[in-house]
Amino acid sequence: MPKELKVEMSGQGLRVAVVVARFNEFVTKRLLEGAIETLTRHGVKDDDITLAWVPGSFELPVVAKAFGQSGQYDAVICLGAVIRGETDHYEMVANQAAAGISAAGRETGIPTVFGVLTTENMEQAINRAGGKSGNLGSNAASAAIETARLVQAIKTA
Ligand code: INI
Repeated sequence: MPKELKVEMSGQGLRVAVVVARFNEFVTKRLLEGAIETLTRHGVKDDDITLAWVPGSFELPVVAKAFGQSGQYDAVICLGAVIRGETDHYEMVANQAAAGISAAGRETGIPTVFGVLTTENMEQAINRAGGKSGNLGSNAASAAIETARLVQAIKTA
């Protein structure tokens, strides 16, 4: 039988940084609410959560990397909302945010999760930020807990 790593979805004792973009704040504050609620429900203490706002999703990676490099956190959650609108700015911001957040996680070794909505319009964004299609912030928080526990389990195996 292969040895399978199984982790508990407990956030107890985990230190989590949350980086959230102010651009489209109407949406991102709802992502933040979902993330905090899920972290708390899984046992992450308020004192163990550090929050930082950045201007837009493009700035998420550099701050996520700084948190990861600090050695103070078990996971970093990045939250943003990139809404297509009418310019090609959308593609650049969305692609750079995704690539940068992914690179921050690989470079620091600290789970750095992607809670950035990329939608065609505001209605779709609201639906995925606590509306009828769930809350991506909440999903990101669950992913952060699971991945942090997995990394811990590998290190102590
Ligand atoms: N930032 C977002 O988070 N979402 C967007 O939809 C967006 N659009 O469409 O422009 C956006 N732009 C700002 C960008 O993230 C940077 O803050 C800015 O370019 C300064 O570097």
